[in-house]
Amino acid sequence: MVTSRRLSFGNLHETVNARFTCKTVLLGHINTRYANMNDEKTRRIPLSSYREYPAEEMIRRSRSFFQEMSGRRSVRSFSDRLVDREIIENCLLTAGSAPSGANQQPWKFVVVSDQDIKRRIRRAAEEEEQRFYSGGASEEWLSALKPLDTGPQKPFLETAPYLIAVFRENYGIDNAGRKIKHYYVRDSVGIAIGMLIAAIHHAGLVSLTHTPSPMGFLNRLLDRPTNETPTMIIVVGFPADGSTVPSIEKKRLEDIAMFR
Ligand code: IYR
Repeated sequence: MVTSRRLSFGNLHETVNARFTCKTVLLGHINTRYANMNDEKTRRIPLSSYREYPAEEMIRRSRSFFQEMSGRRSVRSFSDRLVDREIIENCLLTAGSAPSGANQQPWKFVVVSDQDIKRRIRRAAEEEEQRFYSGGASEEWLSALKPLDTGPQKPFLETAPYLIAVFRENYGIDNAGRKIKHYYVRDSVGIAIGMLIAAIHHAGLVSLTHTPSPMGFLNRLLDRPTNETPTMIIVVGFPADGSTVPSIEKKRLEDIAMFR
């Protein structure tokens, strides 16, 4: 039965059109717009975005997507050439379309193009990296990184037109200031970042997943609250002229997948 009711929780009032069951009434706290959508049974709509292709075309499409994605490389030298902001916005919309635990979408993307903020991020990241490369990291870790030819200098943080700092929301906060539990936060943010990287590549740009550690300085520099933890910086732009990448290989299908 569809009913319209006025619910009142402390100072939060909301008129909802919902299908109430006993269970949802008992559980019926209103958290965020997203949790709210999930508290009551959400309205269902036809899966109109799905399109089935003929079998041969599916094989062609899957092969060609693999070919496109296997051309993606992490790039460490960026051109300062500007990138149209609309491309970044579309890539972020793709990332934001990722599946997430209870549809809580526990991610925040801070897009930095301001030269002064980039400079400050570079300075703070290089301080951490200096510590990492000169004693902070284990010999084992440094030797795993050796083939990638990384080091404490991060000029790309200033050169690239966009830095996207990705934060995970460990918990949400409702209008009354109460904590809302989030589920599968790291997993969800990892999926969104993967989709973001794919979208950037598909658009014709290059990226680098950069992980200064620790990176708490990003909360301070980017003015983010304590329920958000920085996960990664995605550096985005065009490759510098004459860019090179390490000659490394991906594992073979037999080495990464088992069919039973
Ligand atoms: N954060 C350091 C080290 C580093 C770590 C991993 I794991 C990499 O795949 C690459 C680099 C840096 O950015 O140099």
